[in-house]
Formats: sequence, C-alpha cells, structure tokens
Amino acid sequence: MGLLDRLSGFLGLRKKEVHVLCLGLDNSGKTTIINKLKPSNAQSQDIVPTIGFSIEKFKSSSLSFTVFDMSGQGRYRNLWEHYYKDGQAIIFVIDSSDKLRMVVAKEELDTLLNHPDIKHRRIPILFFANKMDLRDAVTSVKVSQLLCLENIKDKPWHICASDAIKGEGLQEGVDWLQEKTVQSNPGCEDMKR
Ligand code: G3D
Ligand code: MG
Repeated sequence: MGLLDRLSGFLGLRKKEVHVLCLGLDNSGKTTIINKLKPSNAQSQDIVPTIGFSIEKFKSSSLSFTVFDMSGQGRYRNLWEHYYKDGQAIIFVIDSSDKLRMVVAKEELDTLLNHPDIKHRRIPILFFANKMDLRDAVTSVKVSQLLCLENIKDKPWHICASDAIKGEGLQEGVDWLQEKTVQSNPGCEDMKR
C-alpha cells in the first residue's frame, strides 16, 4: 500500500476493494500475469509465502484488485478455499500448451464451481488461455471445449487467449472483468467517478 492509500485508509476514505481470486494449476502463468497487470510502480505484498501461497495487490484504472496467487497444489486447498467467500471475481489461468494437465485443470475448475461459497453466486469468471505463443498451444476455442465452459450458465464468463510474457490479451480480459465486476457489485459504481 502506498503512503497516500494508507493515509486515506486511515481517514476512512479508502475505496472499497474488489477481491479478485487468481486461480489455476501451478506453472499456468498466474504470477506472470499478475506481474504484468500491476502498474510498474506497484508494490507487491507477499503476505504469507511460508504457507504455500502469496497475496498480491494491484490496481486497474479505478478498481482495486486483490489477487490471491495460489499454488495449484492440492495440499493447500483448505487454505485457499477460505478466501472464496471474499472473492468478487475470478481469474482462472490455463496453460494452453499443457494438454496432459488440461484434465486436471478441468477437475479444479469443476471443484471450484461446485464449492458452496461459489456455486450460487453470479461471480464473473475470466479465463486466460495462456501461453498461446507456444507451438503446442491449442486455441482458446479448444480450451473452452476441453473445459466445457458452455456448461457455465449461471455466471458471466469470458475466455481470452493470452501470452503473459508479451502481455498480449491481458488488457482485453481485465477490461471485461472490470465491467462485469462493477455490474455484479453495484456498490463499486462510485469508484468509476
Ligand atoms: P504460476 O504462477 O501459475 O505457477 P508462472 O506460473 O507465472 O510462474 O509461470 C510459469 C512459467 O511459465 C514461467 O517460466 C513463465 O515465464 C512461463 N510463462 C508464463 N506465461 C507464459 C506465456 O504466455 N508464454 C510462455 N511461453 N511462457 C509463459 P519459467 O521458465 O520461469 O518457469
Ligand atoms: Mg506463481
């Protein structure tokens, strides 16, 4: 948190934060994406690295994003599920070149969608079909089919092809997520002014 943020927070003026959960298997590109989305002067806050995942923050135009970059390792599941309640938007990252683990990614997604803190909420989900630059990558349409995204009927979702290293596709995705997040959390409207 910058000095001004801290001061306005202290004075009770801090903007309401939108909590974005960033999920996906390990090595899918979550940290790379988050680092690209952060303003260059943003200060990263690794709060709990010792217990298997870190919490990072960044701002995208007028909304504040809090991103939980999770390890994708099952043994930490009960730690990250704890954060589902506070999440108001989800970024789910897929390594489009890892066909072998696409099935595991689908299992994780299905587990997430069936979680009691997610299941009945119209929480927007942005999928990044990442690593599009790699020769083995399948298209975002194919990723969408492999994950059966068309079965998600009760939540707004969107899939973007991305190359997190070059930063391609990220802005389009975040713009969509921001719009949907504001729609599902009318209280955030103030922040657009
Ligand atoms: P994670 O946080 O989901 O575990 P990381 O994943 O962001 O740490 O990324 C894992 C590896 O994939 C990193 O390589 C990173 O540079 C690479 N990567 C991330 N996004 C892309 C992409 O769009 N294209 C390509 N080609 N590589 C990507 P290393 O070598 O550091 O392990
Ligand atoms: Mg990471």
